[in-house]
Amino acid sequence: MSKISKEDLAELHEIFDHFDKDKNGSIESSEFSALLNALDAEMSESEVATGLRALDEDGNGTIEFDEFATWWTSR
Ligand SMILES: [Ca+2]
Ligand SMILES: [Ca+2]
Repeated sequence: MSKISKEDLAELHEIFDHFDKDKNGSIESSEFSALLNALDAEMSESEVATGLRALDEDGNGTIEFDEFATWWTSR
Protein backbone atom coordinates (compact mmCIF):
# COMPACT_ATOMS: atom_id res chain seq x y z
CA MET A 1 0.00 0.00 0.00
CA SER A 2 1.27 3.46 -0.82
CA LYS A 3 1.85 5.90 2.00
CA ILE A 4 -1.38 7.22 3.34
CA SER A 5 -2.04 9.83 6.02
CA LYS A 6 -4.13 9.24 9.15
CA GLU A 7 -6.75 11.66 7.77
CA ASP A 8 -6.97 9.82 4.48
CA LEU A 9 -7.23 6.52 6.31
CA ALA A 10 -10.11 7.84 8.44
CA GLU A 11 -11.85 9.08 5.32
CA LEU A 12 -11.31 5.74 3.61
CA HIS A 13 -12.85 3.99 6.59
CA GLU A 14 -15.90 6.22 6.28
CA ILE A 15 -16.27 5.40 2.61
CA PHE A 16 -15.78 1.71 3.29
CA ASP A 17 -18.33 1.71 6.14
CA HIS A 18 -20.79 3.61 3.98
CA PHE A 19 -20.75 0.90 1.34
CA ASP A 20 -20.53 -1.97 3.81
CA LYS A 21 -24.30 -1.84 4.26
CA ASP A 22 -24.58 -4.84 6.55
CA LYS A 23 -21.53 -3.69 8.57
CA ASN A 24 -19.86 -7.08 8.50
CA GLY A 25 -16.43 -5.62 7.73
CA SER A 26 -16.29 -6.68 4.10
CA ILE A 27 -17.73 -5.57 0.78
CA GLU A 28 -19.78 -8.28 -0.93
CA SER A 29 -20.56 -8.21 -4.65
CA SER A 30 -23.91 -6.41 -4.20
CA GLU A 31 -22.21 -3.76 -2.08
CA PHE A 32 -19.35 -3.49 -4.57
CA SER A 33 -21.89 -3.01 -7.35
CA ALA A 34 -23.47 -0.10 -5.41
CA LEU A 35 -20.00 1.37 -4.89
CA LEU A 36 -19.27 1.26 -8.61
CA ASN A 37 -22.63 2.87 -9.35
CA ALA A 38 -21.78 5.66 -6.93
CA LEU A 39 -18.54 6.18 -8.85
CA ASP A 40 -20.55 6.40 -12.08
CA ALA A 41 -18.91 3.24 -13.32
CA GLU A 42 -21.81 1.49 -15.01
CA MET A 43 -20.78 -2.14 -15.16
CA SER A 44 -22.47 -5.36 -16.08
CA GLU A 45 -22.76 -8.15 -13.55
CA SER A 46 -19.84 -10.02 -15.06
CA GLU A 47 -17.68 -6.88 -15.04
CA VAL A 48 -18.54 -6.35 -11.39
CA ALA A 49 -17.52 -9.94 -10.68
CA THR A 50 -14.25 -9.48 -12.57
CA GLY A 51 -13.54 -6.24 -10.71
CA LEU A 52 -14.25 -7.83 -7.39
CA ARG A 53 -11.89 -10.70 -8.13
CA ALA A 54 -9.18 -8.21 -9.13
CA LEU A 55 -9.47 -6.45 -5.77
CA ASP A 56 -9.91 -9.60 -3.72
CA GLU A 57 -6.25 -10.33 -3.01
CA ASP A 58 -6.79 -13.19 -0.57
CA GLY A 59 -9.43 -14.74 -2.82
CA ASN A 60 -12.13 -15.17 -0.17
CA GLY A 61 -14.81 -13.66 -2.43
CA THR A 62 -15.27 -10.38 -0.58
CA ILE A 63 -13.32 -7.15 -0.28
CA GLU A 64 -11.88 -6.42 3.16
CA PHE A 65 -10.78 -2.96 4.22
CA ASP A 66 -7.09 -3.45 3.43
CA GLU A 67 -7.94 -4.71 -0.05
CA PHE A 68 -10.25 -1.74 -0.54
CA ALA A 69 -7.58 0.71 0.69
CA THR A 70 -4.96 -0.75 -1.65
CA TRP A 71 -7.31 -0.35 -4.60
CA TRP A 72 -8.56 3.10 -3.64
CA THR A 73 -5.07 4.57 -3.16
CA SER A 74 -3.86 3.13 -6.47
CA ARG A 75 -6.78 4.37 -8.57
CA1 LIG B 1 -20.81 -6.22 3.85
CA1 LIG C 1 -10.75 -10.65 0.33
